[in-house]
Amino acid sequence: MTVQHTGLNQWVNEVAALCRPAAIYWCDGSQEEYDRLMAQMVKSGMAIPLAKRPNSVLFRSQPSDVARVEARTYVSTTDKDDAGPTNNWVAPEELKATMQALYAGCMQGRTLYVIPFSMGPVDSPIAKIGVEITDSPYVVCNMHLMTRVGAKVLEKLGADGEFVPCLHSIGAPLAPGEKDPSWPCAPMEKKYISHFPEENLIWSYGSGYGGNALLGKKCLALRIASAMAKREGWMAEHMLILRLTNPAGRQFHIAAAFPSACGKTNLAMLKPTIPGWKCECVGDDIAWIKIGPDGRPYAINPEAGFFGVAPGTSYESNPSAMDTVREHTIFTNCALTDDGDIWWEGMDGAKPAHAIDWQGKDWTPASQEPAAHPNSRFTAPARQCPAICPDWEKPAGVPIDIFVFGGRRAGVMPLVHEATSWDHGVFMGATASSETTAANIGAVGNLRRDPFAMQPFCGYNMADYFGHWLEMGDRFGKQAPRIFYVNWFRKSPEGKWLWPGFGDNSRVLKWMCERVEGKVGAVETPIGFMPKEGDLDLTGLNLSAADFKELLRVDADAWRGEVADIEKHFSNFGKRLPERLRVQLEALRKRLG
Ligand code: SAT
Ligand code: MN
Repeated sequence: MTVQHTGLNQWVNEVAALCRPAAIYWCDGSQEEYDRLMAQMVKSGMAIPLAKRPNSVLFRSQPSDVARVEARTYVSTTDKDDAGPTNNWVAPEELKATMQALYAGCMQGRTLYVIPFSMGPVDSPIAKIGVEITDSPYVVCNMHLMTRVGAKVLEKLGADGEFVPCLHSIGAPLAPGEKDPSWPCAPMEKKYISHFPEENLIWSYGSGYGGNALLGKKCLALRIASAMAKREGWMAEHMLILRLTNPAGRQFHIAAAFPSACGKTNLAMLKPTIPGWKCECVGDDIAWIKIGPDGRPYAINPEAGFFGVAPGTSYESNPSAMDTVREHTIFTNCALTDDGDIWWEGMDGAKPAHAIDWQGKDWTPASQEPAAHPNSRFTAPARQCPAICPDWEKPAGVPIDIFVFGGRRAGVMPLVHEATSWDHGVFMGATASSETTAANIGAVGNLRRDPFAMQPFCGYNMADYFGHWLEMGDRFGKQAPRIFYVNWFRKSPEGKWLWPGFGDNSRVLKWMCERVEGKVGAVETPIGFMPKEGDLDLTGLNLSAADFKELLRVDADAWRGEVADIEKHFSNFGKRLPERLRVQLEALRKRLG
């Protein structure tokens, strides 16, 4: 392949000189290429073909390489304050020197793959181009499914187009004659996921898993893009995008932010349980939003596939996801059944009597450990999703009517409440909280503030990001979307889930849409607007009056505790915290009395 872009050629040559691969290969994004690389990985034993699912394979990673590694993730800016209190920081020269030493010779015995990719439909004015260099064929195949790869991208790049260089190595050079393990990677203390937002540059080393290695996703589309968006006046958000159509045919577009592994994919593909309402998925993880010619926010999904959490996905929780992964899917760290299918905890039907677990060991229902890793994943093209929106690749994007924030909280947070103003909504986003999950390596179940679900993904000072949201609201003016906060995970004092969730979440979304239309009422509480009795459509739902009351209960005492915790959270941002958010906190404190 001849590539016209001098800057790109030069960068590839420089990286090759440093990493010293055995060969260089330019990816064209074709099906033939995907099949060929996959066949090689099957042959080497890295991938296991699945008899029960056409064109699908299973990979098993190393126990040290099963999720994003936030403790090893860096935002490297000249001034430490520009990375802010939510990011790990090392000065650019120091971090680059450390990583250059690791990169030296790190691709020996391996092929260096060059992957030109587009985040967003290639012809969208909102899209951006990246080029990932990697020594992992697993990454190449995943990038094929998660982004748009190949010749069309190079064509758009031309001789001098802009691209985000994304350098990735698994950090496992191969000596001549050495046998390759089935999941080569570097030990934890050598893993680095580094971002240089001042030069739109990504360097990742040592991990082959998910967001650490598929650099278009969290690294480019969130961390680097959020910094670009701040500079350029748009938004890069950790949000699903869905279209809800009411029985009268009116469409509403909702963008919703939840931390990783809080059911975003399930909500994005929701099957409404209320008659006459239709839901279609535009994206399940990331939204890039620009102001359109009419002044409204328009969103695209920069990705082309889903990298979804497998455990808990079933025909009951998410039938569309189950149908999406029937073929042409990459599974990572799921269990393997004796008849050549994958399995995970929470799948429909009985547990298999015997399986091979995610570490390649025998497993039976009597085993102490789960068969599938809690952060095991499926990678599948979005076009395979039966609930995909016909406009999911519309270059101009879809107009957003509603923003939703949420998290996983056993207590305090009611099922739903609505902001009384844009500033109040930004306050809700800035104070969002959740109990941690397996998507990040670390303790599971601890409460953490996860502002806008961007805590691990904001590529600059989070206080400035809050300011950017306030500024965007000023620009949206009257066209600003309404803002809501939801919690599907509230439990009774006895510890049982109070809300059925999944398809029944459509009842809450319906209330939001009817609020936008001015069709349904609400009561103003100290924390915001909430549905009155009869405002939420509960037809056909088996929910006791007591449970419903508990779901929407605002416990002023507990909320006073929240205020104290929010104050602590805000104090991390010092003087950079926008005054308008302090005003919101004081107003909430006053309303609680
Ligand atoms: O591994 S990823 O960062 O891509 C998945 C997630 O955390 O949502
Ligand atoms: Mn995510």
